[in-house]
Parts: sequence; structure tokens; C-alpha cells
Amino acid sequence: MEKVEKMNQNYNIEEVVQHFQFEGEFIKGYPYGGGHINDTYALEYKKSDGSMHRYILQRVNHHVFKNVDELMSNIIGVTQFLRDKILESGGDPERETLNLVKTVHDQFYYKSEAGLYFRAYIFIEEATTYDTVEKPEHFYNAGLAFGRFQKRLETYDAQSIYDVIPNFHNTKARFETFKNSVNEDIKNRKQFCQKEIDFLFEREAQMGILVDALESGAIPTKVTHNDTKLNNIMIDDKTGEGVCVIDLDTIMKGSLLYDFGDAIRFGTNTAMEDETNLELVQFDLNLFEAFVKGFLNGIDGQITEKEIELLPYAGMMMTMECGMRFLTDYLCGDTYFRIHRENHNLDRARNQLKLVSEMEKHFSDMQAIVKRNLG
Ligand code: ADP
Ligand code: GN1
Ligand code: MG
Repeated sequence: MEKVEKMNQNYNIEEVVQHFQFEGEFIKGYPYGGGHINDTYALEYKKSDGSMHRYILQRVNHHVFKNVDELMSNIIGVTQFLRDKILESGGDPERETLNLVKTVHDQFYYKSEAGLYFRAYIFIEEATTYDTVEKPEHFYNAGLAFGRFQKRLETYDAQSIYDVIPNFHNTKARFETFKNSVNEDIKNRKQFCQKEIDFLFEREAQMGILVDALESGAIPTKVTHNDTKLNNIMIDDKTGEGVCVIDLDTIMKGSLLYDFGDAIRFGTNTAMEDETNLELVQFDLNLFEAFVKGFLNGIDGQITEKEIELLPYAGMMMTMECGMRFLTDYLCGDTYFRIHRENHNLDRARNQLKLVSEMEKHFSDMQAIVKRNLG
């Protein structure tokens, strides 16, 4: 069998793995997960006693994350902090947070001669990431885990965090970028998405709902994950619990509404993020309620009145923003999100905007759900 099932043309995994302190004999590596930005591989190793174990290896996309040193500094700081918190509460830090594996030169990442960046993690076994909610209790448990993650980081020094992608969830700034991409229309694709463009322009006045509240100080600035989709949490295969929050690249200062909202965007969609049959894209209110319950339990009171008032807007805003980002990338020629087919970003954008319109229909239901779960 080939040692690396799908070799990336720009680098050789068999060579890259030699730079890390992995235990045992390298057996094989294969592409893993469905992320849109980095390249992820699972690596299989055989220990001297014959047992097998795995690692995760990732090539960090340095076009998206322009300062990898700062990005890694955020991850090192946060994972070490979480490790201590997990130990304090009697948990298992090798399973409940990410653990970086160092390079042979005792560094937390390896930069190849070609200027590519790689890092590795201990593989969390007997846990799965899901692309859609298969059981409502998983989504409750995801809410609990993302809420706890937020609460655990409450005392983390926010000033030590680098802003690795400035204005990441600044929806107003995203709208400006979108507007420019429409005006420039460099790929001559505007003609294929006028309906979607109009949809976003009609909602221009809403773009500041979260970011204005944050900038005016009406809601607190916190350390947030910023990419809380369901496939960024490992669900324990036995207990169904959210065992570990992963994909920590976008940890930055922000609002807990970003984390709540992005999880709602992804998890309450009855279809996959890129489903093209828009009839299948519906907003599942029961899943919304499951997540609200879990998240509120997880943050355990660390939420203000104003944040509570904005919870029903958060999912809608994060979905609108994500749809707008996909549409911008489509207009710019698909340079940011990895695509697997023609018009993939347009499909994703249409899907997200359909979900926004479903959320709008259910806005007062969302408000009622938040109200009745405040207990
Ligand atoms: P991306 O930024 O590309 O989304 P992720 O860090 O989310 O990358 O990793 C992609 C996938 O790899 C995840 O959805 C998960 O299935 C898997 N994965 C990542 N880290 C681990 C880990 N430490 N243990 C097990 N699986 C992991
Ligand atoms: C990207 O890397 P991944 O697939 O976890 C993106 C998120 C989007 C998401 C949409 C750094 O996340 O912001 O919400 O795609 N990450 C970055 O699925 O832009
Ligand atoms: Mg991910």
C-alpha cells in the first residue's frame, strides 16, 4: 500500500513527518476532515509493542493566516491555560483539549524550506466530528461544551491574544468588502447572482447589529473561538458528550454571540452547508432550543442582559455574514475557501441566504425559546 494515499503536489508528507517527535514507525498518512482552509492529515504510527496510534498533521494556510507565529502563540497559550483548568477539575487534558506535538527541534511548528507551515496534534480517538446533527442531544452537548469553553476562558488574558485575522466577524467590514467585489466584478460573475446580491443589499442596515453593540461597549469583549461549527467539536462515541473543542486557529477577541451564532448557523440547518436543493435547507427550531439550553448551562450565568437580548439575532447575523463571504469569494474567483466543484461558493452562498430567510420567519419563535430557557 502507498504510504501516503493522496500526496499533495507541493510537499511530501513522508518527509514532513520526520520533523516531528512522533512515537513509533510511520505507517501511512491520509487526508482527513472537510475543512475549507487548512490541509489536514491523519497519520498512523506503529509503536514498538506493535500497537497502532494516530496523530493529526496540518498544513496551516499562510495565505489566510498571514502571521503563523502569532496564530501558534494564541493556540499554545490557550491550550496550556485550558490544560491547567481541566486538571483542576479532574479531567483528562490529553482528551479535553488539543495537545500539540513538538518538532525534533522542540518547536511547536515546522516551517519547510519552501515556506510551508506544519503542526501536529495528538489524535483524539473514540470521538467523532459531525457535519450535520444526527442526534439532538449531540447538539445540546455541543452547546454545553462551547459554553464551557467560553466560561473557562473568562479569566484568560485577552490582551495576550493576537488578532490573527483583523475584523474577522466585523459584519459591516465584510459588507464593504462584498460591495467592492460586486462593483469590481473581476470575474464577470455578477450576472449569475443578482438575486443574492439584492438580498444582501436589502439587509445592509442590519450588518452592524452585533459589531456596533461590541464597539460601543453595550456587550463585553471576550476571548472567543469564532469558528464554532459542529465539525469543530469532537463528540465522544460512547457518551455523546462534546469532549473537545478543536480548530483553534481563529481564537481572538470578540463576542460570545459570534460563537453562539456560528454554531446555530451550522447546526440548525437541516441540510449540509453546500446543499443545492434549497427546499432541504430549513431552520430546525428544536435544534435551536437544544443548543440554547446547552450553551446557557455551559456559560453558567456569564452572560449579560444585552447579550441575551441579542441571542436570536446572532445566528441570523453569522449566517448572513457567512453567506456574504461565500458570495464575495465566488465574485472574486474562489481564492479563499477551498472548492470541490464549479460554482461551489455560489451554492454555499445560496444555501446560507436561504437559511437566513428561514430564520427571519422564525424570529419571534427564537425570542420565545430564549425567554423560556432563562429559568
Ligand atoms: P480545518 O481548519 O481545516 O477545519 P480542523 O482543525 O477542524 O481543520 O480539522 C479538520 C478535521 O480533522 C476535524 O473536523 C476533525 O474531524 C479532525 N481533527 C482535527 N483535530 C483532531 C484531533 N486532535 N483528533 C482527532 N481528529 C481531529
Ligand atoms: C472556514 O476552516 P473551516 O472550514 O473550519 C472559515 C470559517 C467559516 C467556515 C464555513 C479561517 O472554516 O470562518 O465559517 O469555513 N474559516 C476561516 O464553513 O475563514
Ligand atoms: Mg474545522
